[in-house]
Formats: sequence, structure tokens, C-alpha cells
Amino acid sequence: MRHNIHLGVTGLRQTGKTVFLTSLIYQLSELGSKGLAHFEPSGVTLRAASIEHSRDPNKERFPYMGFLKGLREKPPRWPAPTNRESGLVLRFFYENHGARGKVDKVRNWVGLGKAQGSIALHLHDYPGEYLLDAGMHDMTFEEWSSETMDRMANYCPDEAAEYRKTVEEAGNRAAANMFRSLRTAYARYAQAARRQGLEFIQPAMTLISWNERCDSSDQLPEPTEEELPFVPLPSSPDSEDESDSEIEQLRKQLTASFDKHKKRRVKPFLKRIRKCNNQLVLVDVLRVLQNGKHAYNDTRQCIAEILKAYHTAWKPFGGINRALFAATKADHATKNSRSNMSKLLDALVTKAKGQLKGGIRTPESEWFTSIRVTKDAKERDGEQREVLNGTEKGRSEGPLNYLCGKVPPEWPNDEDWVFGNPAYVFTEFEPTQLPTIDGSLWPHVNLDRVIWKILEGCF
Ligand SMILES: Nc1nc2c(ncn2[C@@H]2O[C@H](COP(=O)(O)OP(=O)(O)OP(=O)(O)O)[C@@H](O)[C@H]2O)c(=O)[nH]1
Ligand SMILES: [Mg+2]
Repeated sequence: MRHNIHLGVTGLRQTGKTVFLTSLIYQLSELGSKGLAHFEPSGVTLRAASIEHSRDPNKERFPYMGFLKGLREKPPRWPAPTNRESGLVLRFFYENHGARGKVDKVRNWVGLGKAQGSIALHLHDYPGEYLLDAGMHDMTFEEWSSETMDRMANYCPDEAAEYRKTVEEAGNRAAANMFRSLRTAYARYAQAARRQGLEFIQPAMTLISWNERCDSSDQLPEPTEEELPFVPLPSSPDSEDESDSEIEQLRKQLTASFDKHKKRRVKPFLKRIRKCNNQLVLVDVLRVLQNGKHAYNDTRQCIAEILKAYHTAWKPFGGINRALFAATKADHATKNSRSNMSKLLDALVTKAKGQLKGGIRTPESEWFTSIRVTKDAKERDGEQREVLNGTEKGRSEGPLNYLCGKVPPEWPNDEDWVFGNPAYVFTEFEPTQLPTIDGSLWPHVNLDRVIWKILEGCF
């Protein structure tokens, strides 16, 4: 049997997509199924994979060797945030010694031996921000403006009021001046939303470089027209004498930029990701827990929107046919509370699962870490308490012990669950240097379960 899996690794920014792909490529190309405990009882073995270029001209080659080198350096480093699309294909053979289907029994009985086959696993990496614009594809500029202004008022009321005031005061100023003031006011809102850990800030595809500039500067940088080609406008008045006003000129310009963004950026990207028949949705549950209830609502909405965009591509014999949700970076939580991550994930993605129609079975939720960088330890401070031992991200001293928040079995349901609540602080860690000898095992938690769930349908 030959199988073709187009794996869509979906996740908001910094959820661990690139690290997962790097770890997956290393495991399958260097080790096959060796060391993957979840494969052993099944009787399935994977041979080491060969790495091939993706044939898609829109994708660069996934820079696997560069990421591998970075993780093996002293000190090791995580891959940089992704800023362009890339991909590659892993090809490998499998043998299924435990096959139990009727055809396999007959094969064994007539002496044809064990079930075997080949798998081509197509991988695609892209900036998480790209997904945030996916829902725009079937919206008009008016619809987008109205939704965006509602979201602004809901999460950042002060900045939203300031933005509305800027629109009202714009009066009959030249369209170019008006647009510049609105970009500045929108940037203030975007910064306030970022500070609360919110993700849903559009147009996310073009704001990537502005976000980078924000991260490296103490002052709020002015977004350029390329970074922010359109901003929302309240709906236009009905009176005809307004139609030639400067604000209506600006509305025409913004509508044209919005349509151009959909045509040139959003739709081609959606076309590429809709080739995926297998979905792995990665969620940083701990970051949501740390950022509070607004981030919870925001993430819940984002994931549902993203899957809706995938689903509109569903065809009777195409589209997504398998999906798995997984909570990443489990080694940032203490040992005894880690397994609660999948309970939280289940609740967070209920809405998103509703978007996965089309006959696929209800997706499961896993928790895992692609590369484990912390050790579990205990510390005595009056009583014994669980801590994590590792080197904190951005620091050079360590490894040290860190007391981290505990993952509760249910999402908090109180007013105090806001960004900065000390009960839910989770430290981010630097990687530990990975073995420099090819074929050595890499430290992970439950990566074997995730790989099994991706490939299971082939066996
Ligand atoms: N401990 C641990 N940290 C991880 C792991 N995966 C990701 N991280 C952390 O999360 C950060 C982001 O990981 P990436 O894989 O670059 O995330 P991404 O989803 O590709 O991000 P974008 O490209 O910006 O969309 C890393 O720099 C690490 O700090 C993991 O398996 N273990
Ligand atoms: Mg990435």
C-alpha cells in the first residue's frame, strides 16, 4: 500500500510548529520508529525516511539542517520565528507485523508475509500569523470593519474609544493624512491587545514585521502602509452628499487594499493549506492559562475561525479526513499537573471541533513536548514542592530550579483570572544541547503518541 499524507500543522504564533517539525524530521529520518514506545505493542515498524524537496514552487525548502545545527550548538538555540512558507517530503517504508485485517490474514495464510507499504509525508511550515487572516477570505470590507471594531471595543475599550474619536475628528482632512492618523491609532490598539497576550490582530500577515519592530524597540513604531495597508472604518452614512467626502475617498482606497490583500495573500495561502488531508492543531494551553480569560476567548475564537476556513474546502472525497488537537510544551508544567493539559485543551477546542464536519471522527486531544528541556525536581521549602530544573529563556545562568504554576483540571472561572495572576505563571526555557551524533535518541514527552496518531490510518 502507498499512502500520501499532507500534514497541516496548524497553530497560532509561537505554539511550537517549527520545533515539532524539526523533531519529527529528525526522528523519522534518523531513527524511523526506533525509540517510539507507542509503536512497540502495535507491531508496526518504520524504516528511516529519506528527505525530499517539496514540488510546490511557492514553498522554500524547510531549513531543517540549520535548525538541527542550532539545537546542537553550545549554547543551543531555538529556531527563529518563521517568516516565510517552506516545506519538504519524508518518504519511508513500514512493516506491520501485527496486522489483523482480513486481507492481512489471507496474506499470512498464503505465505505472502507481513503487511507493508510506503508513506509520503508532506510537511508545510508557515508563520502562525498567516492563519489569523484565513477567515477574511469571504468577508467584505464593511463586514471586516464591523467585526474588528467590535473586537477592539470588547478587549481594549480605551484604545477603541480613542480610535473612534480619531475617525470622527478626521473631518475633511486629505485622505492620506487621515489614513496616517488612523494607522497610528490602530497601532495603539494593536499594542494594547498584544500586551494582554491577544493574538487576533489583523491584518496579521502584513503586521509581522511591525510586531518584530515592536519587540526590539521601547517606543511604539509607526506602522508603514505595507505593514498596515488597511484599517477598519465605521459604516458609511446613507446621505448622498457625503459620497465625495475625503472619508469616502479613504473608504474606497481601504476597500481596494482589503480586496487586494485577500486576493494576493489570503486566498493563495488558503489554497496551499487546503491540500492537507491530515490536521494537527497545536495549542499553547499554558500561555492561554497565563494570559487570562481574554486570551482564552480570543484563542477559542481564533481556532474555530481557522478550522472553518479549512472546512469550506471540504469535498466528498477530499479535505481533512483526520484531525488531532495537541497541547504543546508540556515540560513547562510540573509532572503531576501535566496530564490536565489535555482536559483544558478539550474544553478550549469544543467550538473548533464543531467546524470539523464532513464525516471525520471526533478528534482526540493529546499533550506532549517535541523536545524536552526541563527535568522534574523536588525542593524543600517547609514542605516538599515540585519544581522544574532548566535554563530560563533569555538568561545564561542555569540550570536552576523554578517554581511554576500548576495546571488545574478545569479552566479557572473567576474574575481574578487575568493576565499576570501569580497562580498561573509558567517559565519558558532555553533548549538543552542535543546530542551531536546522528541517530542518538532525542528527549521528548509523548511525541511517540502524536506521531502514532498521525500515521495510524495507514496501518
Ligand atoms: N520546552 C519546549 N519549548 C518549546 C518546544 N517547542 C517550542 N518551544 C518554545 O516555543 C517557542 C516557539 O516555537 P516554534 O516552533 O518556533 O513556534 P512556531 O509555532 O513555529 O512559531 P511561529 O513560526 O512564530 O508561528 C520556542 O522558541 C521555544 O521557546 C518544545 O518542544 N519544548
Ligand atoms: Mg515557526
